Amino acid sequence: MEKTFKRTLITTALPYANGPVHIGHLAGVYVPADIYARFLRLRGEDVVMVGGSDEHGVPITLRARKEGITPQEVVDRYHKIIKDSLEELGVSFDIYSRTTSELHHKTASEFFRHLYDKGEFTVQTALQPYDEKTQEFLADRYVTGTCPRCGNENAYGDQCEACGSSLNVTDLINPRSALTGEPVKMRETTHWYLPLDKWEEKLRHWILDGHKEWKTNVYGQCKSWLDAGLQPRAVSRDLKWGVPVPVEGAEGKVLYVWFDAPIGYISNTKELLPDTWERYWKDPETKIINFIGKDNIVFHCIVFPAMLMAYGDNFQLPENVPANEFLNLEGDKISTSRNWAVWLHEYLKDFPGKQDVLRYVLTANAPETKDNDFTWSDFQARNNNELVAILGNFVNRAIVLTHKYFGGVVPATTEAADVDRLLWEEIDRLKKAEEEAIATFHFREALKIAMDMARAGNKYLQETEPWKLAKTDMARTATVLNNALQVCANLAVAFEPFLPFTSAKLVKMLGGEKLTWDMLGCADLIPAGSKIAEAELLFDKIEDDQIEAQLKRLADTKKANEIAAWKAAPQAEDVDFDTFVKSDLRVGTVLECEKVPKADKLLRFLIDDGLEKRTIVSGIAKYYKPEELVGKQVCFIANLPPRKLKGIVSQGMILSAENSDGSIVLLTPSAPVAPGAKIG
Ligand code: B3M
Ligand code: ZN
Repeated sequence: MEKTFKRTLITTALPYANGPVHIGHLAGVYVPADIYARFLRLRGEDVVMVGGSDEHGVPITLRARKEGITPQEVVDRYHKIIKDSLEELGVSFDIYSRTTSELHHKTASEFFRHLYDKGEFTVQTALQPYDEKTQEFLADRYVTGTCPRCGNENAYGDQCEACGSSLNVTDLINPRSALTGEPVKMRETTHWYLPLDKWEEKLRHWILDGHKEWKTNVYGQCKSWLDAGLQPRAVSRDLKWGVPVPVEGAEGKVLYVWFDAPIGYISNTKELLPDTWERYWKDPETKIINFIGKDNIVFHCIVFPAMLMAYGDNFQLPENVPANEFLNLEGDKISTSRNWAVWLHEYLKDFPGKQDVLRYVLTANAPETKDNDFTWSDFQARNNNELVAILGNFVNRAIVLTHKYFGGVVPATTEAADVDRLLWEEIDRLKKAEEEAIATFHFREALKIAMDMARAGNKYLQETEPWKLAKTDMARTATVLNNALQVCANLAVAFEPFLPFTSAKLVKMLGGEKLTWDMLGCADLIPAGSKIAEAELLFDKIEDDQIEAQLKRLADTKKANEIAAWKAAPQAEDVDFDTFVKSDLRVGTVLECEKVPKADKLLRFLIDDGLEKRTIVSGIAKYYKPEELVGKQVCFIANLPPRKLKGIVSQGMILSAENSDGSIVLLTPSAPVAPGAKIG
């Protein structure tokens, strides 16, 4: 039997306050969460939606250092931008708070202390890189040095981007602090670990047996984590910025940001409902739904639930975690650091009053089951061909015709004809379908259904032709326009979760009041004899120049990134010709290509080099499927000394080009050449 609940707690991933929010955050988390919350409220349910900024973590401290300001100043700036812009978009949080609040620090600190006192942590000591100049431990990413595999002098403590090897800080030759350039020393440090392995069986049972209905992307990720076996995870860090570890002798240590951030959901609920918050967390009749992006699945489905289980005290686990995939922008991954994004606060400035257009496009194209692409031309087309041409057009016709034939007074119906009955049957069917789609987190589908309701309205006007009827049969014209206006009122309900501004405008024009979901399907929402306002366009066409301005901005960003990439890797010193020609560059044909086991970045090539078969290992597995490369020609350096990568002897290096976003493209001759052909 399906579970029933008394109330719903909706949580939304807490965005890092080290930048504004962009369309990827919106499509992944805030727009779907808001649709769901608004829908439940329309149904009169008890629902609370909480959110807030995630204000701890290393990236915030780095940004502060780079700009020469304090971390608090960084988060104050972005918290405000994020909060204001989400509010302006109509995301209807009951509370939007922040993890630097006193209440959050207290809540997170007590949470840790409770687990500590219960003996839920283990303690481990390990060597960590330390910068003696700034007297602090460094995260792996903030240590650079020479790659032991390929000699790249700017490899990171966790990875060499030149050859793709994953590294440990201790592998680097001459490790330096990325903060000061000083050599780093390894120092012993102690941390608290949450033994996830202890909760593995319970998690397995809860998710794999108990939540087969979860989205396949979410369920699949959980399954592969669980199947791989869970390890203890450190929940503290050596850092100054964060919630101090509330244990004696833990000076200079804070809670790991991923430990305190999900507790933010609890703090936010507490802040909103100081007296009743426990009802939303500890009563099995509360349905908790976590809206997140796919990169946060493990923290919400494994780590945070394990924290809650360890805490005990009846804390409830989420009923569903409808995580979305990623939204790309014009074919490229959205990136805060490369400024490749449509920023919400900028959109709101560039397209004033068009909140619903963005909400519409992001929902119609939401990355619910796979990554999707946002393009400005699709944005324009959906506005012009769907919002303007279908929804706006129907409402406008119904209202204009009512003014034309009945002076803006809602006419009374007489007898219903078949076409009228069919219209209402269709609306009833669509209502049920929309309801089902929203309740099961299929928001794209639900939006399409709402639009089908507007399509049904247009079709009805097309079939009944009130502009012709008015010449001969005013009674019938009255019935038709009454029906059309009632459909408009229905649309205000059907679209409210998606397009709240439009819905409010529509309600105002029709002279209605508070909407409820029950109204949907009713043919008597606006009483005959009531007066409606003059027609006001719900949507305007978006012109080409507006789209071109956005595309130009993106092109400028691309150019700026290319220049920045040159600056980051300035032209190398001159090399004399005789030295250069010593490099033996050749073309070869790929005979075999396969992934190197246990190395997610590496491919092993077997190449026909014109003389014999040679093996080369290359770090491009993220960008190419091995089977695509068989038969292709590649360029390689033939006279490098052989070196071992993951136990395989690599006899040369395949040439590729790297984009500023780190993506890699293989170099290949523009027409087939004989294997072994020299390049020069
Ligand atoms: N701030 C990561 C992110 O923005 C993180 C989410 C926290 S949710 C508790 O992707
Ligand atoms: Zn390397």
